[in-house]
Amino acid sequence: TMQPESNQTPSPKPLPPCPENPPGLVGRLLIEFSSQMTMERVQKENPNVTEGGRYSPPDCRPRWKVAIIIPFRHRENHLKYWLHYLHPILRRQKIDYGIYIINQLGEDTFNRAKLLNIGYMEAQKDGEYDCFIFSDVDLIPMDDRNLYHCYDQPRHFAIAMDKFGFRLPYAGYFGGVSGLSKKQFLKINGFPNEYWGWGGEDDDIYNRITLNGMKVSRPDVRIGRYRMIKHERDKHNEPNPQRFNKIQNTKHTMKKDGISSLTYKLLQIKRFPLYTNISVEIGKPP
Ligand code: BGN
Repeated sequence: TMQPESNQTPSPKPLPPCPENPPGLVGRLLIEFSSQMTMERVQKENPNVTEGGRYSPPDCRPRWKVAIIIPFRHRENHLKYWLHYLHPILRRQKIDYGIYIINQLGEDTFNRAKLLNIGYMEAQKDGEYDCFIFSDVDLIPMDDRNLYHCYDQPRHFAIAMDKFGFRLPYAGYFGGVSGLSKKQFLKINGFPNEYWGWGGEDDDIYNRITLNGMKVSRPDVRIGRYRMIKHERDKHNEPNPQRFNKIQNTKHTMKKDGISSLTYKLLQIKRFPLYTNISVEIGKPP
């Protein structure tokens, strides 16, 4: 039957849920880092991304709102490639997302997991995110069927990196790119704040997940492939000699060290066309 005409503003047409397998995916991708990349080029390639690096599919309603969090210091060149490759992938995947770069100010020892906790807190203030994907800036997925949303269990995405011969380096590896729903993240009290320098923080997160009765979910090894942008070892991110000891103690430290104990100084939030840059002071190792 015909609906009566109304003079009121029509309410927006309710969108259908996004498909589980988005039809625009292309599968295996060619990823290379030899061409010169500029931010201007990447901006032109991505006119539909809105200020601060936000996007939501125009034609369907996604199940998740995803904050993508990247710990960062002095990797501007990597960021250009990351944005160049990831924005189009995420768009084809029909993800509703925002990109958050968490920039550690100063030259004290780097602390990846603490920056990830800060990303969770700051993204929280910015939108109604219910899914958090934590990605290193130098890791590019080689297959767009590796869907950047959350799952029934904490997700490990970067399972087949080129530098490890496209295999897991060990069964409990949880590094590189991972994703937790808000509920999963809070269940493990977020991530440890006390891993200063390189190594072990991802193993601590893995321990938190299993100690809290969850297990890690992973894509097929043919799909979870990644290229890492080659780089020199960073300054002020030396291997942490305490890491061997610390990962033995997750069971005793996780309840007090985590999102519940996080402190930091927020210095600046800048909205760029393709990402939000959040600069923070996080202190230094005791
Ligand atoms: C592991 C590191 C991880 C790192 C992977 C891959 C440690 C803890 C003591 C064994 N863990 O050995 O943090 O992601 O290698 O490089 O060093």
